Amino acid sequence: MSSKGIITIERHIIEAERQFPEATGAFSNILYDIAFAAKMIGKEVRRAGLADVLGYTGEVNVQGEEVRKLDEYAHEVLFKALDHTGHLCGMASEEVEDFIPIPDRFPTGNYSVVFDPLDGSSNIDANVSVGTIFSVQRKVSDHPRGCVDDCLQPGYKQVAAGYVVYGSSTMLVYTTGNGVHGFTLEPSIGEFLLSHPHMCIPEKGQRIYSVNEGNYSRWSAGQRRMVDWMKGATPDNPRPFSSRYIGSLVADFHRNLLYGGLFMYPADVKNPNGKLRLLYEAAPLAMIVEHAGGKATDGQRRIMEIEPESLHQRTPLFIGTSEYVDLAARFLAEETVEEPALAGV
Ligand code: AHM
Ligand code: MG
Repeated sequence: MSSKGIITIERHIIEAERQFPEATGAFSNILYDIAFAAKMIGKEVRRAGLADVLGYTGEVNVQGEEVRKLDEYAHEVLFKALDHTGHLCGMASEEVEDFIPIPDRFPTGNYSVVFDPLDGSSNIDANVSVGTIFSVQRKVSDHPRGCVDDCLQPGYKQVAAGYVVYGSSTMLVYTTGNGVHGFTLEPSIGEFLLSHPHMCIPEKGQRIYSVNEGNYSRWSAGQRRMVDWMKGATPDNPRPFSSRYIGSLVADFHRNLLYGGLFMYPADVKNPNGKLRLLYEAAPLAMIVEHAGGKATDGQRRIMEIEPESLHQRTPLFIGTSEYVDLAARFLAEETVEEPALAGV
């Protein structure tokens, strides 16, 4: 045990709250409730191969994809963990088309939560890591019980963001703007324990690029040039990057946060805005990466500054080590091939 002892997520949140004497505790309670929901979801994810939760429900979600039962379960768990507390004025979920009001029988509060309950769930059958992504915002509308505007806020207005990766262990990583902290679930006692305090993406980390290269023929010339350069297919890069792509955003992002690297889901001719969702995926991870010393853009603009127009809006995403995100922007902007100057090459 370290000299500081074991720090549970509850203790960590309480100690952070003490720095704000005016805090009501509402915000801390929201974070506990999300951590509780994550334990419930993690328990079901671990049983996915055993329980009768696999396969399709036959329904189609708002993205036009078949919904798996575990997605629905994860959504329900988060909703029910948060709906009755009196801390929220509404929610939005990747699994639901519209703003989710708080049921009339419960009081409302001054925050909203946006979440992707089970990202990467198409990987579940193959026992690949999946995740939950969440974002907390302050109520901004005049509507007494909240409205969609309370969820439709740009990333820089988030007051907290985090994700849970259900992998070889279950880990919850979050930031409230004061560092990025990771907690690993100790399953025997059911507690998230601080295992990764003050996470920083390595500035000189591993040279990793993560992208679905099967879309290569649909990419812009700049995007293709960048990946060609990264893999050393052009003579001006003597140190090729490694390619690592799980196809499960939280897992790909988490690896790159620990080791360094660049995750990309670019625009292509089929998906002119990319595939990933601004509110449920890009903005929360952008808040985390920025507080860990990295960057996130859509290739031009900082993700955190994009004003959302609709709940399910998509955005291209370039996220990870600052130097690589800057490199991506240069490749995407250049019409002609310039030798990119990458420090340390
Ligand atoms: P989902 O929200 O429907 O699970 O889709 C998002 C997932 C991400 O986890 C992942 O980065 C991406 O889709 C992979 O897409 P692709 O299969 O096109 O590479
Ligand atoms: Mg998703």
